[in-house]
Amino acid sequence: MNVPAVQRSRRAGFARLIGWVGAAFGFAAARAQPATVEVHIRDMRFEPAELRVPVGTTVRWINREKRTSHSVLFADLPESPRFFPDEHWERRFDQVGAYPYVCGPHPEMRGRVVVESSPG
Ligand SMILES: [Cu+2]
Repeated sequence: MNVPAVQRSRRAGFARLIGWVGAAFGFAAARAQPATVEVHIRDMRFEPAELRVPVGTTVRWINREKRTSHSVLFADLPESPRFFPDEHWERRFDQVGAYPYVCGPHPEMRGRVVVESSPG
């Protein structure tokens, strides 16, 4: 392929520009779409029992039991619905703080979400 040098460098420049735009979009998407973090419920326990997450994170509790249903109960919200094996419930955390919780039907099951200010 005999492509003139000028054309070649233009192509390279365009490719570089696309790369930059893509990176910028990827970065923006990563910033605009905070992570979802999972807590698995099995053997009558929240795993992990304590989570540290940045502001804006959604926590998803997933029931991994064989047959037991659970709920998630925070002091500042009504109790979640009971959810059965392979079902889940989510809460998004928009305020810094410590959020202890229990399972409604099994109050000996305890967990805690610590929400920290996001870096930058
Ligand atoms: Cu439970």
